[in-house]
Amino acid sequence: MRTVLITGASSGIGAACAQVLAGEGYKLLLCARRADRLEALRNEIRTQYPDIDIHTFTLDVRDNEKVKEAINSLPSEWQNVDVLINNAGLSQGLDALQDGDTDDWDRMIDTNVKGLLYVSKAVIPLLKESQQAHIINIGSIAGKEVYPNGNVYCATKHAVDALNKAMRIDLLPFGIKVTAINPGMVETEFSEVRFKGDKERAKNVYNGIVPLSGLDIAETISFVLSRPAHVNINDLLIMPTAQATGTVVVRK
Ligand code: NDP
Ligand code: 8X3
Repeated sequence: MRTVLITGASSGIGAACAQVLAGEGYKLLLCARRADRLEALRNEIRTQYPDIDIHTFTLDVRDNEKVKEAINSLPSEWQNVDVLINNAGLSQGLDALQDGDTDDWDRMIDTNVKGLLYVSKAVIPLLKESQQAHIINIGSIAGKEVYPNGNVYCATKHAVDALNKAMRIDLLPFGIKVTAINPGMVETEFSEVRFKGDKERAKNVYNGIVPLSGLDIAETISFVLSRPAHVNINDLLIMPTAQATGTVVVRK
């Protein structure tokens, strides 16, 4: 069975991927910054699937030295990585560019772009050894269009879109599949993080619509991963039915 490494597995889409892929028998390598959340997820998955192999480790994807160290020091039985899900990411603030906080910009660029690059660079040598290697990059509708006040977050996800295309080309000789999954609104901790703990404001984002869930994205990724060897899904845009573009939403 394949081994999947999921970044940002402590919450939302990453945690849902861990749960869905556990159900399919994948071996799980799960990382994020919050050890307690990873531990809770591991216990939850183990309760449901007692035989599952899970290895968790804390990692801040922004720290290149720590990323290299974490991947290089994986226990030998965990070094056969087949699938990498580059999911760790965040938005910080929703302000006009001229009013933006440069620390917010740094956090988004360092996590969503540089973090994805650091992890990919460290894991690609392991993927090259796999016969079923696949990288899934979690982009966004924000990587396909720009919406008011989205500026730097949109720029980071446009970068993910470009890097996904670049990986597809550069990793082609190694037979490594590369797929971008670009969701619209998914109800996770994303908006709470964007609005820095303002739960009320975060909840309002999803008022009057049925947003996507982490499970919707995880099941889509499971489908993408289950395609035969000769099929690669390059790029997938997945939206709530009530959301046509980044900003065109019908609320009831
Ligand atoms: P959550 O906030 O629920 O999850 C984000 C995950 O990323 C957490 O597990 C968090 O873990 C991890 N993370 C954040 N920063 C770091 C870091 N520096 N190092 C390691 N892990 C980190 O949000 P989502 O599940 O929604 O977000 C997952 C991905 O999906 C992101 O890339 C996001 O941009 C993208 N996305 C989300 C959409 C949405 O509407 N929710 C839509 C489109 C894309 P921890 O804090 O423990 O480190
Ligand atoms: C997250 C979705 O619409 O807030 O990437 O940009 S959105």
